[in-house]
Amino acid sequence: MLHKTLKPFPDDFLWGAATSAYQVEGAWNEDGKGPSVIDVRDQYPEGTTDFKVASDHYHRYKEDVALFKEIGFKSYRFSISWSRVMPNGIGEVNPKGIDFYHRLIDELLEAGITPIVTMYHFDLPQALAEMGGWSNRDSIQWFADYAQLLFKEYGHKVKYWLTINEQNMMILHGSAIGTNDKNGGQKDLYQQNHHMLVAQAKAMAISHEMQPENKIGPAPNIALIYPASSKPEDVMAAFNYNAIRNWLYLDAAVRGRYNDVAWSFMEEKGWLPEIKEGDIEVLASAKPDFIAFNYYTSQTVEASHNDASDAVPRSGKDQHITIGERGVYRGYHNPFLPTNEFGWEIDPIGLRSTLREINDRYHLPLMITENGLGAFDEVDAEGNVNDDYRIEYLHAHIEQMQLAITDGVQLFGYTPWSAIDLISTHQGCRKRYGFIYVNRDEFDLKDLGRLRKKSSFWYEELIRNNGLTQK
Ligand code: BGP
Repeated sequence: MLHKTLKPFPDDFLWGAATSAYQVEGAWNEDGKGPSVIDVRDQYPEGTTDFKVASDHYHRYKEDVALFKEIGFKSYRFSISWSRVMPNGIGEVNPKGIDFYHRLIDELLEAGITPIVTMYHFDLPQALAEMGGWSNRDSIQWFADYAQLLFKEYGHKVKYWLTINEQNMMILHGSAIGTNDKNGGQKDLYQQNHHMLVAQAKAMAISHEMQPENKIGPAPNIALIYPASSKPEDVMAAFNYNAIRNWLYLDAAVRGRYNDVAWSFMEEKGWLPEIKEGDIEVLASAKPDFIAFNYYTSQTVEASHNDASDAVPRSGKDQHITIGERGVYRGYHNPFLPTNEFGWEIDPIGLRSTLREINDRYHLPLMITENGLGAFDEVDAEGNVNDDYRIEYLHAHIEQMQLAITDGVQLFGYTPWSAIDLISTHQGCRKRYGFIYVNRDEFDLKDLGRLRKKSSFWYEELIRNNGLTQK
């Protein structure tokens, strides 16, 4: 739909950027922090760093927040490391860990930046993993207790809460992200998923009970699925994957019930989770205040060939590349979309479609909590990082966001990935996303100095204008 006049971004739009604890903080074993599943990983893809120092944000957060302020961020999305505040995930609380996030939040508030906190971003405490992690039904209570601690400590300072980052990617691509190497197969994964859904519902209810003025929502990765063609079988495959990748998670979080097609998929495969008495009521009782979602790319599928080749990824193994399911859908390269250096298709219009679809289904305010371009940025001879490709990527997506707002979508925030360079989930530190460059290499930490990239100056102006200036 073409619009003669575009609606502006709301005055209080939360422009900002995002990070996650284990990818940015470093200080992996300092000040009483317990290990997480990420810290005990003993293998990394060849030539890529571990997460021990990352961007050293734990020690340099003041300098980083000062730069965020300079860019003009209205918000900053970060995650709390569960094992930093509760070294074993349950029981004992680590005062120094608690203190770190108080200091970070205070620094942000003083800088006029609204904190948006993700409660759990891939880094489950290792002590909990040793007790079965999310496969253990007790995980529901572990997360509820952790939620209570976070709200008690920070709930009076933090208004926006995100429960679980990309739960759907942990279930569909956990081994690529490094979160579920020791899982007991697909059935177990859907059991973990069920526990997470119930845990998330409980956390939302606890937040509403403890601090009714605060807002809380889920944070899956949502990407609308296209059919490879108008062939009815391809369209049906797209419905299937939409249900399995997207709506399973949002229907449970928002409508409090399992998506029918996703349920029948799990049933067909023999992967139905065990649901205990009361679980359905807990799911139904949770009412998110908004939906946050991450969007990097759309996905395209064709009809299954109904053989083992359906499950062979078309290019690499990645959380943003579809792995098919025999008899259900098959990944397909969309010939209309360019790809980035890592094989991810770039689809700004797909963001508008995704925003519209989520809005149609759930009628809740929306926030985009990740979106961005990974690239091998370099500092040039003059000492600048001219990441025009990133500006182009972000510009194109923001343009579509404004169109979606004009379509009637209630979008209230945008925190692209990432505020500052950090370690990619599985492709090291040279795959950079930040507005701010961090001077380090995979194995040479250099001085970890900070340098604003060209994109940060562009973003500063955009925030000042509350959107793109019309060409
Ligand atoms: C999302 C994760 C982030 C982030 C991003 C980029 O799936 O929520 O943690 O890392 O993807 O992915 P990558 O680091 O693999 O390039």
